[in-house]
Amino acid sequence: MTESINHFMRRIGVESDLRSLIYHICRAGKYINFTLRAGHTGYSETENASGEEQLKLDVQSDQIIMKELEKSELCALAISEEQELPQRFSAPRGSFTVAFDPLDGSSLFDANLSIGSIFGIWEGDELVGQTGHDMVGAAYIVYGPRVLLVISIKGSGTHELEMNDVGEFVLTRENIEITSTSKYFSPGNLRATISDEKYRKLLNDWTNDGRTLRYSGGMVPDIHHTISKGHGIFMYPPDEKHTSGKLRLAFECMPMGLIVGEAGGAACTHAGQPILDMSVSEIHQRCPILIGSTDDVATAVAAWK
Ligand code: P6P
Repeated sequence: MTESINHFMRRIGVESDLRSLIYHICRAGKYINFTLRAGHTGYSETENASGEEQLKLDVQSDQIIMKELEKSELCALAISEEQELPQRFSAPRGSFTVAFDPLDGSSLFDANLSIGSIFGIWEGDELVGQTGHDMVGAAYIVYGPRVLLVISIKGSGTHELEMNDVGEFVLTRENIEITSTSKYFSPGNLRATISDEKYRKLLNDWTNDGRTLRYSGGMVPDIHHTISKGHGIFMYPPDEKHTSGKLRLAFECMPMGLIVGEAGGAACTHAGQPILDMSVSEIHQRCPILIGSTDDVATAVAAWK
């Protein structure tokens, strides 16, 4: 007997407002998945807040999520990687802030590679000043051969659900655990090894130790590899061009930090600062990230000392 997401969230004690908000996030995932399979590729001749060209799919996914968050009447503040400014909604039923990357790695989709949506959820109607520890929940949806939702509720673990053939998510894995070390590594931003000899040495050492490379160029599937296998480390350190790294703190690193942390993993900058200890000072700010098996993250931090 498969268990629906709503039944599962009731069983683990998720309060009704948050359950309802997550239900709307799941509906957005269903509609995004339908849009992806409809084949709307190509560029939209617009740019996002970071000056990156937007695909039609980026704009459509952003619109789908914004619409569901507004319809929930629970989201007071919605902040998208694809929009410069936050959107404020009337939220008579409750008050949450949702920061999201609607379609991370979207440029990989026309190569038929997996991509994903990432969500961080806070209480209240402000994001600036909030820390990663202030999140009440986080989730990602990976659109691949299977469409999977991985969700963490603060203090209640990390769980995986699969979208069935009618677009509903049903539980597949409960209380996922990440072991302390791995035989895999997922090194992003390899261009940094040109000038960063510490990164270069770490990757050489791990390669010489016989580690297996697992890297697709999409943060969501690459971190899902760690979640799926129960061990691994994803890295995106800074370089001379991206001095704060490339990935965004609020939309990508904090939500992934909660998800991996609730599974017993770790997430920090290459300098060793825990991602969840950080607070948001600017909604589009970026940060370097090392995330995954605790001992591997510690080894990577030590390599940069
Ligand atoms: P690079 C995708 O564009 C993304 O935001 C993440 O999903 C991914 O981990 C990273 O950028 C890849 O960056 O510099 O290798 O293209």
